[in-house]
Amino acid sequence: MEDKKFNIEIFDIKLDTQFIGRNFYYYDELDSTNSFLMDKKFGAKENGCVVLAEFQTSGRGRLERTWESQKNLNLTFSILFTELEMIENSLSILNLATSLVVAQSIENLFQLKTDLKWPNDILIKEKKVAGILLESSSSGSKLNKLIIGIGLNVNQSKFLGEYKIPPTSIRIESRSIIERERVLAEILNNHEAMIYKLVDNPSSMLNDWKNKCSMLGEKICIEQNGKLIYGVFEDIDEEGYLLLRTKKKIEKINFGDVSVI
Ligand code: BT5
Repeated sequence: MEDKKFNIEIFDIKLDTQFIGRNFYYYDELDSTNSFLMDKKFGAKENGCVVLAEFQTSGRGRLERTWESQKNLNLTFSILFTELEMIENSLSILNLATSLVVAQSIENLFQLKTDLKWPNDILIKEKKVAGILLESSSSGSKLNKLIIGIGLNVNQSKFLGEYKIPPTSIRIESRSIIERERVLAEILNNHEAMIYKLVDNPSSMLNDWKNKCSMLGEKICIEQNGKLIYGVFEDIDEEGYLLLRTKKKIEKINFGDVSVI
């Protein structure tokens, strides 16, 4: 049965972290796991706590877009960071690091080749299997929490509706029903390891990320709020910006939707 409820005990046995996922909140339904952790009224403040919802009524993407995911089939979850000293030097590349972790976890478990699309989409055969939404809240200039939301299509076998990039799932690509508990544990285990690694060696993560990005070096178009910018995808800098070579100069791009032309 591909739509059976998430089994917390199975997940717990496979979780091998010190802090990420050690406090685990499971809900049948939420508006959005990111909004839930962002909500000031909510008591969960433990660094590394994870909230998973079987269904989101208002799952969100970037720029007010929506994230659609069928109940009990996929993984829609968020990780909260409240002790920010550890990650403060790598905040700008945490979205890239997270997309790399999700991609590597899929490859390790299922031997499926993944491709990364800047800033944080994970693709398999040019179809989107996962997306990431990073959000933070601050008081004054002080950041007090960071939330990493991940939507990963696991066992969904059909996607209705219109999508700019066609969606896919691990199930579609591997032609088998997937144990979600194993996938979540793998992602969280690898995510924690990545956080420790980033402190000492951010450039190794960036190199791994670039090696998985087939758009690098290609002629691309970036859409920013309806404006189109054309150029060559030259590089990713150490802060995670996309460096675009246009006719006049190298532009640093901090957001937008990239497509190959
Ligand atoms: C993202 O935004 O890809 C970030 C998605 C993050 C979702 C997670 S789920 C847990 C947490 N709680 C939340 O409320 N959100 C996070 P973006 O790059 O803006 O892409 C959004 C676009 O992806 C939409 O406009 C659709 O075209 C497409 N899309 C929506 N659902 C999809 C799905 N299940 N699979 C593939 N594409 C999808």
